[in-house]
Amino acid sequence: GIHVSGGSEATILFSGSTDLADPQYEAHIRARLEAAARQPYASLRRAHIADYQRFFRRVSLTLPEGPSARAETPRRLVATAEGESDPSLAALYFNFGRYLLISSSRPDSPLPANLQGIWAEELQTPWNGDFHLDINVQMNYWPAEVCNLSDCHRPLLQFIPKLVPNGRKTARAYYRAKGWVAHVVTNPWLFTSPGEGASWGSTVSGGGWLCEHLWEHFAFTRDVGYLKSVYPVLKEASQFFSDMLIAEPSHGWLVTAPSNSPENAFRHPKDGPVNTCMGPYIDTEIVRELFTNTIEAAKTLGEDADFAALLADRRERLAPFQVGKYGQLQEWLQDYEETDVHHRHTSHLYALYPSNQISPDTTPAIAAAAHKTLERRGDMGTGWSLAWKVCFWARLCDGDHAWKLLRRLFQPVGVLGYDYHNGGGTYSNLFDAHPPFQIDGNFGGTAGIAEMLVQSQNGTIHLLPALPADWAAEGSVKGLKARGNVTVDIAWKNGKVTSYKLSGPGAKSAKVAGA
Ligand code: FUC
Repeated sequence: GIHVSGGSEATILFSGSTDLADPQYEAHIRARLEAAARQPYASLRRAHIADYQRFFRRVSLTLPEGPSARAETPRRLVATAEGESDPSLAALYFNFGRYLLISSSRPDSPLPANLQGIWAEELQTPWNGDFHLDINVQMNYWPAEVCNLSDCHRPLLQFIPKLVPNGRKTARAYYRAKGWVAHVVTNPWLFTSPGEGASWGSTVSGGGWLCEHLWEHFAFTRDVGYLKSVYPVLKEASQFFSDMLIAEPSHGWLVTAPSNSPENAFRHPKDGPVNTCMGPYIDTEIVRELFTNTIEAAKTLGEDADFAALLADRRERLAPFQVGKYGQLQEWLQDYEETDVHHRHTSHLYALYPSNQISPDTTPAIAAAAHKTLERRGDMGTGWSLAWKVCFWARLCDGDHAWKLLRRLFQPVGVLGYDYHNGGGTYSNLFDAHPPFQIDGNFGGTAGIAEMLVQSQNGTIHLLPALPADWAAEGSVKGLKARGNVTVDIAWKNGKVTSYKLSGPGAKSAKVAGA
C-alpha cells in the first residue's frame, strides 16, 4: 500500500511498457517519469486532455437528459436500475467507451487492447489478460471504424498478419491443410493452436473472424493500397477453410469439423452435454463471409480469378441457415436442445451482427428466426453478452429493446469475482463488469449505441435505424462513419430526422434511408 502523511493530496506517476516493443524500455520509462515529475499536475492534465481530444473531438452525441443527468455517475447507475430513463447516461457511456479505445489502442501501440484494455490491478489478471478470438478482442474493436477511430484499429490490424506463420504450422499439424488458422485463444507470443480445453478452445474460426476486421477497415476507408497489403492474409485464411471443409453425411453440405459453437454445449440424445460437433453455424457464417470478402478483394485487385471461382463454388455448398422447432435459428446442424438456453454466447447470430447476412429487409424469414433466438436467450447475461445483444436488437431495428439491454448493461455491480451467468453490468467507475472487470462490454456497448443511430452494412446509409422512444424528443450525433468513407451528422426531433449531412470522399454516391 501507499501511505501519505503531512499532505492533503498526492500525485502518483505511473508508466509502463514491454520489451516486446522496446528493448530499452526500462531506460525509456525512467526518462518519461522524470520528465513528467518536472511538471505540475495541472499541466500534465492539460496535456493529457489536449492529447486524447485530437481523436475524441471527431464525434459528438447529444441525447435527452433524465432527472438524474447532473448527479454523480454511480448515482446515475443506481437511478437507472431503479427504473429512471436517462438517455444522456448512454451518451456518457458512449463517450467513455471512445475515450477507453483512444487510451488503450493508439495507432502506434505495440499490441491490441486485451481483455482488460491496458488496465489491470492484478499481476495474474483474469484469463491471463490475453486475447480471446470467439468474441472478446473483436468486440474491443467494434467501435473503431464507426466511431471515426479507424487509426486506433491499427494495433489489431497489424497483429493479425503476425499470426500467419504460426497459423500455417497449426493448419498443417492439426488439419493437414494449407493456409493459416487460429482458434479461441491467442497472446503476445502469437499462439494459434486449439487450447485450453477441447470443450471450448477448439472452435476453428478465430482466425477467420479476425479477417473480418481487415475487410471492414477497407470497407470503411476504401483504401485499396491497404487492401492489397492484407489480401494475402485473407487469401491464406480462405485457403485453409477451402482445404479443411468436409461434406457432412446427411446433405453433403460443406462444414467445419471438429469444432464448437462457442462455448455452448447441446444435449445429445444418448451422450448428455456435448460441445464438439460438426458445422456449428458460427463457423459456416464466418467462412461464408470470409469467402465473400476474399472474392471481392480479388476482384477489386484484379488478382486470382481462378481461386475466386473455387471459393464461389465452395460458398454455394456451405450449409444453409435452418429454422428449428421453436422457430429459432439453429445453432447446430441438428436441431439440438442447448444445455443452457440462456447461454451468454449467441454465436449463431454472428450473421446478424457483426456480419450482414441477416437483415429484416433482405432476409425477413431468417431475421424472424434470429428474433426468436434472442427471445429464447433472454435479456440477461455477462457484460459483453448484454452489449452484443444491444447490437443484435439494433440490427433488428428494435431501438426500444436495444435500450432495454443497454440499461441492463448499466446495472451497478459490486461483485469482483467471476460470474458466468446473470451478473453483468457496470462498476461505479463505468468499467464493464463481466464480472470480473473486462473491457469488451464497454466497447460493445459503445458500438451498439452507434449502431442504433447509423447503419451502413447493406449498401445504404440508414439514419436512426433503431432510435428508442425515450431518445426521440431531440438529439444529435456528429462525425460517425459509414462504409464507403462517408462521415455522417444527424439531428432529430420527435423521432424524425430534422437535418443530416454526409461528407467525405464517398458522400456523393451514397444512398440514404430514414431521412
Ligand atoms: C470467453 C467467455 C467468457 C469470458 C472469457 C474471457 O471465454 O466465454 O465469458 O469473457 O472469454
